[in-house]
Amino acid sequence: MIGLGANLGERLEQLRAAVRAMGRIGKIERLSRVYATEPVGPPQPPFLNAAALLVYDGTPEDLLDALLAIERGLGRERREKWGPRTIDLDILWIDGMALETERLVVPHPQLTARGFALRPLADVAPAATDPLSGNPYGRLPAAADPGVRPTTLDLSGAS
Ligand code: A4P
Ligand code: MG
Repeated sequence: MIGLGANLGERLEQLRAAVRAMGRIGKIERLSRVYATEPVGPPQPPFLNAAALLVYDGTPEDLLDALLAIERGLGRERREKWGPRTIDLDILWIDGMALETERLVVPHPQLTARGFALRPLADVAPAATDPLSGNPYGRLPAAADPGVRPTTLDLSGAS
């Protein structure tokens, strides 16, 4: 499950471009709604967030590299941690898998605290559970964050 976020420039178009690019590295099985979300972290413009269920035929580290390449291709520049970005692609969750390497932690370490990730994830995989505890993500308090609002925007026109 890939989490998408953008809060600079043409946000919806960037999410759509990322979806198109992910369709070239794997198969996108489902897309969430697009959410308008209040920024978490330093003061910055509001985000659009979404999630995509991607079937990818490779290792998680290969997937991370492919996502970083897509971010670069879409003009992402890394500056401050948690700062504004044209596109952010995070590996939120991989069904049944938990791993921790120097470069990659899955499920995403902040997932359970972040409504802007949990709500889109629940659209795409309502029954998703934490691979270690078995707890369903949809019932976490952060999934009810009032700063995360569904929009009528959609990611299609994407493929
Ligand atoms: N990395 C480790 N685990 C993962 C993973 N599961 N998925 C490493 C992706 N990357 C992972 O990421 C830094 C490094 O994390 C990667 O190179 C990889 O080796 P980054 O995207 O360059 O750093 P960042 O995004 O600036 O920092 P961080 O801590 O990843 O921030 P987040 O978690 O991406 O959060 N508010 C709203 N409303 N919506 C948002 O989308 N996003 C952020 C950024 C802050 N506030 C937000 C939102
Ligand atoms: Mg990131």
